[in-house]
Amino acid sequence: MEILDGKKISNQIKDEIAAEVSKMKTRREKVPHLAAVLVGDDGASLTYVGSKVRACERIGFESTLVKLPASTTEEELLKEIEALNSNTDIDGFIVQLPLPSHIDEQKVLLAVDPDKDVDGFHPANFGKMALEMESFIPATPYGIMELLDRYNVETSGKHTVVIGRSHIVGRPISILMSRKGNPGNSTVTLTHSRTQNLEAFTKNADIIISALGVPNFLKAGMVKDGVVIIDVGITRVADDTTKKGYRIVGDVDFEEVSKKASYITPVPGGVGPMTIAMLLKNTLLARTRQKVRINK
Ligand code: L34
Repeated sequence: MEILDGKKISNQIKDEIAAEVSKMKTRREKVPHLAAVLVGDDGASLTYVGSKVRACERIGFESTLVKLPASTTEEELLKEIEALNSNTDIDGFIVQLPLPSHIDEQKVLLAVDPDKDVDGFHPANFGKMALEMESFIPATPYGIMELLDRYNVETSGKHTVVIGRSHIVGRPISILMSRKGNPGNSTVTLTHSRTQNLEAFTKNADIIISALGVPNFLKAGMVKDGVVIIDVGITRVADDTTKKGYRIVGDVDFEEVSKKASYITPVPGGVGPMTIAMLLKNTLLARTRQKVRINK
């Protein structure tokens, strides 16, 4: 069994990007600038956005955090997005999800300029991704593809079972794994809450990508020997013995399942850190494209 070490690989990627930024600075070019919009004070969102901003600082990007109260109206948020769209100093930005329930998420995602949409959530980017055109790939699925690539995990012709059809993980990763290319070329089954007899699928899977959000859901009896496990679950479970008062638990019963797996991602330290690294990669890409477009 080999651990797919997202912490280690994400640090490598960040070092690679930092080297690029260094070169940009030597050439006196503008460095990439990422903005993140955070509405409300959800604890997990604060942690994730905080990590994103810190990562920017570490690798030499500029960053802007737009922190808005939970009471922000949809109209106010759309105005902020318009300001970021037209701010030529900002190369890319994200609106951290989930949003408060009084705000229409679809409207918000549609308002983001697709050229600055480093989350890859705008339908223009999502559609391009499905059609194998160049686009921004959503950071979490992109991070999974990058992990599989850097560990040379064979995906071609393999049966990949995805658990969960969310717009930010399950749906896009099912598309990416079935696309032509490497990683890719997989035979994909997308399972979800209405799937009957899930075990019949997971037991037949060469690769399982679980993005469900139910702690320790996937047990050893549900998988075959040699399976590749990608655990995207990150649920906070109350734990008085830790400093923060909680610990993070994945969808996979790591203790049991790791004994049967050929490769497995840990939680924490697996897909989470990769998400942040790939967001930075997309921001670098946004900067490069911007430069080509307006030749500045
Ligand atoms: N717009 N919303 C937008 N873009 C995204 O790409 C996200 N996501 C998801 C939630 N909402 C979003 C993230 O950034 C999930 N996500 C994310 C980012 C980072 C980590 C986990 C999820 C992460 O760093 N996880 C660490 C543990 C962090 C902790 O202590 O809580 C890990 O090792 O898994």
